[in-house]
Amino acid sequence: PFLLNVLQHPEFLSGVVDTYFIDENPQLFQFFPTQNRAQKLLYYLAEVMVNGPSTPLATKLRPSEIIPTVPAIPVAQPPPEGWRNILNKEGPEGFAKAVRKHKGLLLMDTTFRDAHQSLLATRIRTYDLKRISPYVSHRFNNMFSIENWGGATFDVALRFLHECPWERLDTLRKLMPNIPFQMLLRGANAVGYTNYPDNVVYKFCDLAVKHGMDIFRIFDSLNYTPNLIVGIEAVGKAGGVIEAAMSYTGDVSDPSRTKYNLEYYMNLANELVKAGTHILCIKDMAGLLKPRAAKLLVGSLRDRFPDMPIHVHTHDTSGNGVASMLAAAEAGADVVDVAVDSMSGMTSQPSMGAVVAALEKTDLDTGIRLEDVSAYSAYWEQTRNLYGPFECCTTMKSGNADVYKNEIPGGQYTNLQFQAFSLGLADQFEDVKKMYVEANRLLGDLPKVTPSSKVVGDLAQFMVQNKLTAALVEEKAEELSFPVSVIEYFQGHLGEPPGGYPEPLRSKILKKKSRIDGRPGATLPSADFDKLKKELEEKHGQVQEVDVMSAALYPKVTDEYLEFKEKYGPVNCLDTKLFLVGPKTAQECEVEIEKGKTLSIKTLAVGDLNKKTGQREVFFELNGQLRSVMIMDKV
Ligand code: 3PY
Ligand code: ZN
Repeated sequence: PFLLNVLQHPEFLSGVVDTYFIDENPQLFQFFPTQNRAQKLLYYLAEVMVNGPSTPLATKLRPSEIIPTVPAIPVAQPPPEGWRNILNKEGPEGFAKAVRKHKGLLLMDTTFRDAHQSLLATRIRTYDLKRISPYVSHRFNNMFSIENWGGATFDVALRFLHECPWERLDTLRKLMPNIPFQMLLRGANAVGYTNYPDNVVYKFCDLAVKHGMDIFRIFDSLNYTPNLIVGIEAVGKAGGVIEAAMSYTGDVSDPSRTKYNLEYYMNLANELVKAGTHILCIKDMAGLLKPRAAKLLVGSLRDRFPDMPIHVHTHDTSGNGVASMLAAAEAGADVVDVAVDSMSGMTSQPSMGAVVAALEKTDLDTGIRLEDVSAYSAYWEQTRNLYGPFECCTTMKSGNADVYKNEIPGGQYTNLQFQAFSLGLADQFEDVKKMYVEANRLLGDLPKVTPSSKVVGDLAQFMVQNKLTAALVEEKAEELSFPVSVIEYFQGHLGEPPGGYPEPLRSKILKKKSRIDGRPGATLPSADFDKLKKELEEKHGQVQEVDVMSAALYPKVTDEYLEFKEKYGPVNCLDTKLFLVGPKTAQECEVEIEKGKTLSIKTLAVGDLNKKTGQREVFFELNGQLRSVMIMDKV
């Protein structure tokens, strides 16, 4: 039955009621959303038209006008079987055995995750991933995996794209049932920037597997094995494929670099194998693994662990990426990471087409057809142009082999350059890069990857801004107010760095501040999911289990995401240009809000500013009917 609330009940509105009436009619205070999805979307579009983009745009490049063309696939045919069918049949152990037995080189495609994390500030939306997914499923069925989740995608989806990362996973899973999905898990930091209680990591992995994730690349930013083991056990318990990673830094091919030498990685690999990993990964997040080093490291691991699949990840920052991946493959790697040509190179992964072509008709042939790669690349070339506002190439024109000196990881390299340029301080980037080296040395020479890379980057920027040399930092450490990330690192919030903390710097910075010994998660109180759910429901009405998980990881961001969704509706259904910069006046657009339900929207006009109320009325035609919304002009 339809119950009436205070604004609708005739008796209440007549005013002749006493307080008993309210007690007896609790429905009076239940407000159902009065606006439907279409109206909410009009409100969103009007808001963007009046007040500008809801997601801050980083560059002056506008989204291109061209709607990317999706290459054709055979209609009404299911995609051919792929590695996921083997995984489903054989389980993780059998899958690992089949990978070792496979003759050619296997590829992981990073286009859906790391490539755009490195080149486009992680801004690619599900809308554009979804369109090309059936093609990927049909044409790249022999791909080892598609990396499409984790890393920064979780946070950015909620925070900037106003879409649910779990929905992305569900959507892609339906469209690509045959290829394993792979994600990047930051060990005890899950998909965040800080250590979480163990029960959060366990539940996260469990839900991820339930929503279709297959292979988990697990790393720790300090290669701290107790943290890595939490991830390994959580993924194992959830039934996922465990791919434990060694974050690679230094140069194993340079005998003068003794901290992160071959012995260091062989010992670490041994621990990961002992801990039960199904696959061993070398995670070269900055692109420091030179071809010669790849040959040495992969070759040594191959000899020592003959049954263990080896998967190599790199970034092409120096320009040596393809050469290194070919060297790794020749030395016995089973899988290497590539991004489709138009989303490859520079701080992204090396080019898929280049690796495919280089190995065609050799023993390592990838089995992937170059013409399929080219069609896929054409889609991404056009799609990339929709994301002009986040395009790193506005400042980055080429790779730079100075990465071998500064060791800045791919995503951070783009960010730091961008920050410096947007402040109008192009020269400052050179200073930050130099100071990054000094900061790393001061902190004890760390593997630099999220979140340890942020500690190093924050200290480097702090030193540049305050004109501090390394010697001055050491001398004045007791008086300086260091960035929070630096203090927390020294307190032990990330775990223990290889070789321990540098002294006396740590004691000077911490003074009497508390210290965590050992694994931070071991002393964090467990998250109370029931309580969290209740709190969310009090604010937002009914929520899903995945929303509770998102809130456990990112409380504020999730809260804002849910609020945004209530206010503006399913903005994930808007095409990317509409979503980012809104429509032009007199533009007609079609928005599919669910299968078979399409809205036809025409923008008519933005009204004059009402000086009294500060509002503007924005007029639309929605499915042929006139609609208008009032928007507060904040500009
Ligand atoms: C991430 O943690 O997001 C990374 O890509 C690390 O390389
Ligand atoms: Zn990477």
